[in-house]
Amino acid sequence: MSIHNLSVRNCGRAHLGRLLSAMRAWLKAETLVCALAVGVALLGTMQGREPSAPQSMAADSGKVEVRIDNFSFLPKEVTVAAGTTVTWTNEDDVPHLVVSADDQFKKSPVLDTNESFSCKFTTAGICVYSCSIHPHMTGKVIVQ
Ligand SMILES: [Cu+2]
Repeated sequence: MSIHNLSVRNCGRAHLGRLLSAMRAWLKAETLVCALAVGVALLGTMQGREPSAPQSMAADSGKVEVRIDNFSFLPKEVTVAAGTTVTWTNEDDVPHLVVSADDQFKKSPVLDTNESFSCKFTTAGICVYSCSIHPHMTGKVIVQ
């Protein structure tokens, strides 16, 4: 065996070794990326299953109820998705109205006990409303 041959063989082996370690590194990176993707997907699933929402947030039902009781709108503030219908029901023993502060919806008729008024909110924005008989009674619909 000549020295020349030996050095060529060593050279070849070294090259193969580099190639293998490069592949191993690549595989490791690939595995890591894969694990990360799975992790993110799992996290997404978990978030999706999270028991949703404080009571004032009922975005995907398409309907939100607001009670009127003891001279108050309950909840005083609701956050809804665009397209949601909000229904106010007077559970008080005196009449009330629901009137938008800046005419974002047609005002309700006078609501006697157990009467309801509904309004569909189609555009994003903040709608402040009150009862025109009792102006201190205010509420807010946040449309997202
Ligand atoms: Cu009122």
